[in-house]
Amino acid sequence: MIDLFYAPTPNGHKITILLEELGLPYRIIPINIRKNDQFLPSFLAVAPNNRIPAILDHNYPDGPLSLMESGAILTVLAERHGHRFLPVSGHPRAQVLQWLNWQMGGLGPMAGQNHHFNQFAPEKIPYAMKRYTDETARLYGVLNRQLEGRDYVAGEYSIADMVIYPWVLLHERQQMDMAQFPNIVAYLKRIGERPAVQRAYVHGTKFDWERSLTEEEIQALLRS
Ligand SMILES: N[C@@H](CCC(=O)N[C@@H](CS)C(=O)NCC(=O)O)C(=O)O
Repeated sequence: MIDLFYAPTPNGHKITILLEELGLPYRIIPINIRKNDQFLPSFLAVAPNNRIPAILDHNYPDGPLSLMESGAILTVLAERHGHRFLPVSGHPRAQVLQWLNWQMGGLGPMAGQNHHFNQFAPEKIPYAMKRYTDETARLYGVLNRQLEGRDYVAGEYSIADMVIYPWVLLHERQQMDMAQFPNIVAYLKRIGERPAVQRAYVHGTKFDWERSLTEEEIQALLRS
C-alpha cells in the first residue's frame, strides 16, 4: 500500500495520474494546504519541505520509504514498477528525464509564480504579472514546438507528460492564448481522454477544502 499525502493541485495530480496508470493500490491522506495542514508534524516527518505531494510507500521490506518532490516520486515509482513510462536506458530515458526536469525547474515554478501574481497576490504588481506571464508563454512556445509531429513530449507517453499535463491544463488561469499553441491543445485532449487520467482527477472533486485534519487524525489514519 502507498499513502499519498495529497491536495488537488497540479503537483498533486501528477502522482494520482501515475498511480492510476500503474494500477497500484493507494490511499489518499488529505493535506489541506489552504488551512496549513502541511505544517503538521506527521506530515513534516515525511515531507520536511512542507509541500505536497509526498508518499509513504509501505512496499519495502526494510521499512516504509518516505519521499517528497513530485519528480522524484514519479521516477522512483516508475523504476520500481517495471519501468513503465520511464525507459530503462539510453536516449529514450535521457529524453524523458530532460523533459521531466524542464517541467520541474521551469514550467512548474514559472507557472506557479504566474498563478500567484495573476490570481492570488494581495496587490497587483504589473512588472511581476508581466514577467511571469511572458515566461510562461515562452515555455508554452518551447513545448508547442517540441510537440510538432509528436504525440508526446519525449516519444512514448511517459512520466514527463504526467508532470506537464496538470500545469498546461490550467492555461486559462495563466492567461495563455491557446490559439498560439495548437499542438498543446491537441496534447491536452489526447492525454485528457485517458481513463487513468480521468480517474486521477476524480480525487480532486472529492477533496473537502473546508476540512482540516488534526495531528491526531493524521496519526490515526497512518496507524489504520
Ligand atoms: N517541487 C515541488 C513543489 C510542490 C509544491 O509547490 N506544492 C504546493 C502545492 S502545488 C504546496 O504544497 N504548497 C504549500 C505551501 O506553499 O505551503 C514538487 O514538485 O513536489
